[in-house]
Amino acid sequence: MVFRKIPGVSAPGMGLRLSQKFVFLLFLSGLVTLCFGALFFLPDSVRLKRIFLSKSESPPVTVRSEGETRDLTKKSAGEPLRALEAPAGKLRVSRRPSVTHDARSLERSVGTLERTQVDAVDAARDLERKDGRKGSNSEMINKCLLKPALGVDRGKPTDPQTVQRRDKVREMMKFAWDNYKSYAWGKNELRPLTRNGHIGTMFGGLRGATIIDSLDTLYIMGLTEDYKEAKEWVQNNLDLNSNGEASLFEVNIRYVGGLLSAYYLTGEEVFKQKVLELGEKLLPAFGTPTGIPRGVINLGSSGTSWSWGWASAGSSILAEFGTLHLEFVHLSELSGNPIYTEKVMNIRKLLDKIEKPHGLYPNFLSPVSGNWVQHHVSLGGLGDSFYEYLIKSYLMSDKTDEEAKRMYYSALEAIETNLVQKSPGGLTYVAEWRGGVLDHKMGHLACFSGGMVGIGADDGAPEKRQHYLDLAAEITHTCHESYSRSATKLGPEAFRFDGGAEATATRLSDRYYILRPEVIESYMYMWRLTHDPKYRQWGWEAVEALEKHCRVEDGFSGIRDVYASTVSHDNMQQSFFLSETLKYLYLLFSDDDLLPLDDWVFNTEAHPLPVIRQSCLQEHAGTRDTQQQQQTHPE
Ligand code: DMJ
Repeated sequence: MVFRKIPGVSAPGMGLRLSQKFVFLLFLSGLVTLCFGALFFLPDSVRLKRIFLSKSESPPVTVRSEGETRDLTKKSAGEPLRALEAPAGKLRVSRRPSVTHDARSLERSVGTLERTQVDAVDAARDLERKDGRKGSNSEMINKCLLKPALGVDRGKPTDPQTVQRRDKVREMMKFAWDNYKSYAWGKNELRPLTRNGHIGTMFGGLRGATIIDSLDTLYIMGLTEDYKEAKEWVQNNLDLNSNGEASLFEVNIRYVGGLLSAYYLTGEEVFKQKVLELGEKLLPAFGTPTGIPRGVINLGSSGTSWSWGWASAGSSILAEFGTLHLEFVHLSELSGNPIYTEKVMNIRKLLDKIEKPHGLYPNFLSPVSGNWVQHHVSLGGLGDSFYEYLIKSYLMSDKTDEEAKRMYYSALEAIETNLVQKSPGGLTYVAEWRGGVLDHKMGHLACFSGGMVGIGADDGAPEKRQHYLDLAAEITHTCHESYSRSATKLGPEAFRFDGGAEATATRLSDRYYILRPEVIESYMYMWRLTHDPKYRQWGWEAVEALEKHCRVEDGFSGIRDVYASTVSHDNMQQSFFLSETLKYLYLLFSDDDLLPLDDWVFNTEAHPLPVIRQSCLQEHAGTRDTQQQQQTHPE
């Protein structure tokens, strides 16, 4: 723009009068404001806009009061327990967003998120370059552990009987793995009766769930050749460019968790590369008005997400969006990019702030309004691992995450007050709660809580520590009873404490066992915490029952009725059998120095993640920086 001489005004110093200068300045500032304002109307892709406008982080959290909730409370009948529990083929994924009324704001959030993602990834790479982080995370983290991950002699026990039992578990792993390799290599699970592979719909086109879930188990068991084959498959065949619809929860706990733990245990860069690539693909899931992700996400570039068709009124599931914390904190740690931690902290903040009925966390929450959708509370399916991740977040933070600690102990208090019951026969169980009415049932999934209460006992209020340990032992005992009261000595999917039942299933539909780990998981923790030999004995009973009823010619299979002495197999070797059930059994028969609990926290799929000792890491980073400086500028 050319400035012309204003008529009647002499040139030197523009020779303007004060009032004219004022008008001129006013005009100038108006012009600048106008130009800046116009930036907001440019499309998001215009670079100028990204340069001038500061990035907005996650969409704002809107927490409305209960009264403001829309009528989203019509419960869908007979919802499956959770994604995993829906038998293959029966899982209905609604292809339309279940909530449409806020579509525009959702679109805006996704747009913001995509921009944030691109910028944040660039920023992380810069950071990595600057502080030379690349390739060194596993070494650094390992330096800050108190003990070697695999112990002195890979946790080999001293007494011959335990050695024998542990060897048996290792043989079971080898058998399960070899059959998967022979008949289902590269597929998600093995179908042992029909000798073929299963792909299913849970992982959105990702393959090799059994391989990813088995990496760390093979490694800690010293099945070196098998581990190497698994690693090569990851290197050459794990294709993350899938465009399918996946369960965010399942991909996170199995793929992200499995790759993270393989990386930390082995230091192999390929696992880090893959997990960071996968982590980026999960970020668009958080582009909802509240930042609470929906259950189903598209892993392709669209990054769109849906709620499960069966979840109440487009809601998200507590056990799904509440089971991301451990993995996402590690994604930030590995990438140097805070965005992952920010996403899960946003979830945490919302849950902390929202009003809770009797201090309890219901299982369904609207990702749009941030309100509970119905008041069903459970420590089993739909709720379970949310509580587990609170205490484990605290432990994984080297006991610095005070918020997680506070939330865990107050949730536990509410659970004890409202859900924990004693049966007429003296068994302690955790009932479910439906709007104030108790359902006297406990799911197999809820049996993880023996272990959870156990590992949290020591950090509770001093006067409660023994009480928590006793409670953990009582719950574990009840879960063992659910096994020992069946014909197969394996436990049903759910057992009841009403109508005369005591830890037994009363409905036909609750009688199956799909190789789940939760009861054995609690034995393992209780063994480590108490060294009471009964836990090893109970674990051995489970091994015998698995061998007798679930081992078939070509693998292991779930069974349809734990009360029938002649079993019928479901033809599915679940990947969590290799990841969790066999790993926990192996740890149960190993010395405590194999993956010691003060250094490692197991994610909900039993993938060990190291405790992050921030101050130690910073010290090491400081030492390394000084060394680097000395190398670049020698005196
Ligand atoms: C596993 O995938 C995880 O433990 C999850 O938290 C719950 N269910 C299965 C095993 O039962």
